[in-house]
Amino acid sequence: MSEPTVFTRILQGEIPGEILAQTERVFVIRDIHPRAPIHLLVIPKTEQYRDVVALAEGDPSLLAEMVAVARDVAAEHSDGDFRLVFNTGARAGQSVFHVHAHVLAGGLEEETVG
Ligand code: DGP
Repeated sequence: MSEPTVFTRILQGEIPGEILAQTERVFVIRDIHPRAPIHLLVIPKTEQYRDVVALAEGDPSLLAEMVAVARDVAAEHSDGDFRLVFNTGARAGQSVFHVHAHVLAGGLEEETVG
């Protein structure tokens, strides 16, 4: 068995991290290194999918649930508009191989992607 991921350890209360919202299959925390006024992480409770490609292939309904939770927390914590980012692969900046969506919101109007 490999070690639990940092997100599983937060979910299990082994390391600190406030759970801001959750459903049966998904939970939400603040990113420890915020890169936007609102920067949340939407994470499946299962760590079985390493990235969004594996998740989309393995359980598309769980991916859809993550998007719905992102919508809800963006409305709760900001004005409802948000950017959803899935870093996929180490060379794209992924550091935790337990799929998670970055929800970035608040004052992003001036920024462009790319
Ligand atoms: P990524 O680079 O896409 O794999 O994003 C991983 C994010 O996880 C990164 O932005 C920082 C965040 N992170 C890592 N460790 C912790 C932690 O212990 N607590 C919290 N709240 N966030 C963490």
